[in-house]
Amino acid sequence: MPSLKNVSPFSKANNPTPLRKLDAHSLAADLLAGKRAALSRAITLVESRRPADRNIARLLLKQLPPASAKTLRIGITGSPGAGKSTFIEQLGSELTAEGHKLAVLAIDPSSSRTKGSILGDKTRMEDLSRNPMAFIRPSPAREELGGVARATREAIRLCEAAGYSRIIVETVGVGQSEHAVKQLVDLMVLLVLPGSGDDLQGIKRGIVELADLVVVNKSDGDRIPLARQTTSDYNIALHLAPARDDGWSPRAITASSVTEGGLASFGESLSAYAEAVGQDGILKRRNLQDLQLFERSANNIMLRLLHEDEQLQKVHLATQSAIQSGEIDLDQALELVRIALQKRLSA
Ligand SMILES: Nc1nc2c(ncn2[C@@H]2O[C@H](COP(=O)(O)OP(=O)(O)OP(=O)(O)O)[C@@H](O)[C@H]2O)c(=O)[nH]1
Ligand SMILES: [Mg+2]
Repeated sequence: MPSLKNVSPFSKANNPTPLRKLDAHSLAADLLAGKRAALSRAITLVESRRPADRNIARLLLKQLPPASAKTLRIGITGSPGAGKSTFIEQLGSELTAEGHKLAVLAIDPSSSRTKGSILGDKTRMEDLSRNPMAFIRPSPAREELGGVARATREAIRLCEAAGYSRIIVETVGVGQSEHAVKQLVDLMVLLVLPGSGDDLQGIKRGIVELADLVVVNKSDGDRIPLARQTTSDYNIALHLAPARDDGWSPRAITASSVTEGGLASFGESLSAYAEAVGQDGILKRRNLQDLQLFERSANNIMLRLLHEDEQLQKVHLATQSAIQSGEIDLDQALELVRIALQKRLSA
């Protein structure tokens, strides 16, 4: 599969009949009719950073109906080998059997380095990739998480507009990407392995901040007793966390993707979560996420504009060298920048 990074869905290389602006309307119509090819194409479009593509993407996004809390966005993270792909494959077959259309958006922070792992995932989710009720889309990692967040957020909206009622956003929990994903989903699931509770003291805080649900995975065969112990360790840690105001208390459960009924507790937890938080709660969480994303993006826009301003640039450079040569101290330098900024804004 070619890298999607710099490919425009409207460039000749990727698409023999380049689209024009007006075609955003027909793309939207095909998308709303649930056509998979249109969904793929639309996601490629929102992933593109080319200004021309961004304009068409905006036009497309404007035509989508408002997001509904009837969908559920589930983030799934865990260390390499925690069993994410197998879990999603199994969960996917259960959700689609219940009548849900399922979209899996896999963010792969390792893809830019290893290239192979996306392909690995595709083959591991073999049944799901052949299931007409499921749509799997690997997304390339970006250097900056803001880019991942925006593109994935838009991809989620596109999937929902195309009729997908369950959205899974998968990411390998090896760094920051899981925190970016948490900002995009209604429920964040952390897969861990039996025995991983041993060093819980050190990682407790991170887990409590990240996970709405901890799944002690691969709880089968002779790992069952250890898995139970690990689950209870996590539950003790999670219960020490301050109460939340959305009606949900994060919990730990066991699961196995290879035994009959191995995901039963997970299914029950999904229902319990939906009931506890409710559609209002989900919408509230999404609005808060939008607000946080807005704050970050707005700050970036403002900073970029200020950095591009010639006069401010001059002051910035001058104060930099004045600090370095010891001419002025930090306080004076910051004061100079503040005055320059105020002058610029009132000009
Ligand atoms: N016994 C058992 N093995 C499992 C289970 N789930 C996954 N495995 C095995 O664990 C290995 C890793 O599973 P994957 O689903 O590929 O794990 P992953 O988290 O997607 O791994 P990466 O994509 O490398 O991050 C595979 O050999 C699976 O067959 C389970 O519930 N029980
Ligand atoms: Mg995987």
